Parts: sequence; C-alpha cells; structure tokens
Amino acid sequence: MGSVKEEYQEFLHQMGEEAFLYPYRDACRRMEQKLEKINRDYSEKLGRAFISQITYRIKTPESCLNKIVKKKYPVNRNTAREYLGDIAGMRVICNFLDDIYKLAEIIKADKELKVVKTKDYVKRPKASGYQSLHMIVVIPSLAGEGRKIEIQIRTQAMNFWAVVEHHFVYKKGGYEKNGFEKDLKECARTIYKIDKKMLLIRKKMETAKKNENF
Ligand code: 0O2
Repeated sequence: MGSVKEEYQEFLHQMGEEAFLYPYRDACRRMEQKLEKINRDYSEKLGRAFISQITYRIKTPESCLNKIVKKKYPVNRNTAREYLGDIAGMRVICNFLDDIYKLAEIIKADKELKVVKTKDYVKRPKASGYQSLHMIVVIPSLAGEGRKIEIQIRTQAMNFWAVVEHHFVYKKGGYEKNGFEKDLKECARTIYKIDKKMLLIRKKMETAKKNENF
C-alpha cells in the first residue's frame, strides 16, 4: 500500500486531468449562458440591471484535497465528485437584496436545471458574518458526471465583505483572525442594513415613478 503522501499526490494529479475537469467547465459555460440570458430578459423587464456580475472558477486540486481531508472523506476522485459540491463554482452578484431571491426562484423554476441543495446564509449568516445564498445545481441534460455547480448569489455589498474577509482571514496564510471576529461581524451586519436601506430607496423611487405616470 502506498504512503499518504503518494495517495495525495495521485489525487492531485487526477483532479488536474483535463478529462476530469472538462465536464465542470462545460457545465459552467452552459450555466453562464443561461444566466446571461436571464439577465438580459429581466433587466429589460425590470428596467434596471438585474445581475451586475457573473464569474466562475474551477476549484484547484489543492483546495479540493484540503476540503476532502478536512471533511475526513476518502481521498479519491469519486468522493470528490460526490461530496464536493463546489468543484465548479459560480458567483452571481446582484444590486439588490430582493434580486437574490428573484434569481433563486427563476433557477428553481427552470426545467433544464435541478436544484439539489440550497443554503441561505442571507437569512442565517455564518458565524463569521458571511452572507450569500448558495445553490447546488445540476444540468441533467449534460452527459457524464461533473455536472454539479455551486452558485453563490449575493449583493455587491455582501461580495465586498466576502472578498475582503476571504483575503484577510478565511484561508490559511491570511492574517490572524483572533480578536477581529467581532469587528468583521459588525461590518457584515452594517452591510445588511445598507442592503435593506438601498432596497427601500429603490422601492420608494419605483412607487414615486408609478404615481407620476398616473
Ligand atoms: P473557496 O476558496 O471559495 O473555494 P457543505 O458543508 O459541504 O454543505 P461547504 O462547501 O463545505 O458545504 O461549505 P459552504 O458553507 O457552502 O461554503 C462554501 C463556500 O462558501 C466556501 O468555499 C467559500 O467560497 C464561501 N464561504 C463560506 N464561508 C465563508 C466565510 O466565512 N467567509 C468567506 N469569505 N467565504 C465563505 P471554500 O471551498 O471554503 O473556499
């Protein structure tokens, strides 16, 4: 039997193979096209930008290994495929809080997609303060495995917090988080208040415009 180091090396090698990664990239491209179309349709319907940014990434083999070891799963490609929902990860940034849920409903209602899991860290933020709506989605029409995509949907303000916090502390190699948790949480709470206020302003403006047109 090989050593743990060899097992990890083999895993890293397999996870980087194009044949393994291709279906994930393909699924992301398809999903991106779908989201772009949703954005065009809804931006026109609403008369304002619905989605402000769509990005995707394929998780690095090292990051997959860290997660699989941390979760104590057997280190192999099949468990990665089965248990890691975010090998393919998309991030969709909206301007307003209600657009997060509007988009989630559109995705749920889409007959070409199957939502297998939803985690609402907007209603229930993580202990760190992290806010985002996560949906694990598959595209059943795509052949082969590796069709699972984690879609993170959040506002620009939530994204600002997540990107900065990720850079600061979330991953190893960042600064020491100790002592700053409270401050970061407070910032997350302030961001939620700002998101709510911006939504309220938009709604008031929409009402004012409607009344003008009468
Ligand atoms: P990276 O570098 O983004 O790939 P599970 O428990 O298995 O259902 P999972 O995937 O372990 O789900 O956890 P979860 O809570 O859904 O988080 C997945 C991703 O959300 C993370 O991926 C981060 O991108 C983001 N995230 C979660 N918590 C935080 C946080 O406290 N701060 C920030 N900035 N981002 C967070 P990875 O793989 O951990 O990282």
